Amino acid sequence: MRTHFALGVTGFLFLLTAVATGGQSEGASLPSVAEGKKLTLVWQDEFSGATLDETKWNKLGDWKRRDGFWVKEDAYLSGKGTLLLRTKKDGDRYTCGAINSRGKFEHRFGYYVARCKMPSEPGHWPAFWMMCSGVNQVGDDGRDGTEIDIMEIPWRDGKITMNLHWDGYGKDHKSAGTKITLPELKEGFHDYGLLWTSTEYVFYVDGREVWRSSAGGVSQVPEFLKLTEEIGTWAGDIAKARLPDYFEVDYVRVYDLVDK
Ligand SMILES: [Ca+2]
Repeated sequence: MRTHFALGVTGFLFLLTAVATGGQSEGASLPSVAEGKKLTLVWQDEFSGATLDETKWNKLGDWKRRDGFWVKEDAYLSGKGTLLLRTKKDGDRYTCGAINSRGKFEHRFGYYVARCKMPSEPGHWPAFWMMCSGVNQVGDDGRDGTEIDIMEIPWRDGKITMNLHWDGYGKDHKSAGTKITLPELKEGFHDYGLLWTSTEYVFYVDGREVWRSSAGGVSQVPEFLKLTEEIGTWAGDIAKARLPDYFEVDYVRVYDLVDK
């Protein structure tokens, strides 16, 4: 009896330790959904293994992007269950990593969540977002496609921004968005989520609602995922950054909202 009791305590302490250390994959905090509905997992990448699963993702590059370059070598797995998007100086140019799921996973509606750890240096910014070619179609508001920025973080003080863009990027461009500050986001991993239904977008941080909008009439078409780093003055002066710097992603998971 005594032996069994001891094992039980050890197991319990192990569990507590696993929860307390956080950061690695057990942190999923799903939002509460309407009565009679539930979220069911339909797609995920835990970024385990040694190399990025290119049946799910495209590495972007090598080409110019804003004030730097997207290069494939800056998007890779850590070998410890995370994706790293690196920002570095390479000779006289700055480079960073980016991936998308275009042509490999495109989906509409449901709950999309990425668990991410932010970089610390200025001059570049991480983002988790969704896109489709219809974003460029003027007319029909955003119903034929909306750029959905689940999070973008050009600041280093815990401030984040969520945005919607539609009807192209020219004179007909329209957008809606918000900014909030959550100082805890400066440290460790946090969940950035979007619940997208046919009538509304609801944005979450660590399972807690931070913004909702139906601006643009809500996209009704499948979109692909993007995890990116970008270099530009929106995030400050890259020349002042101690590089390399890293945007780290523990997982991306996608759930459908279905009847119980
Ligand atoms: Ca449109």
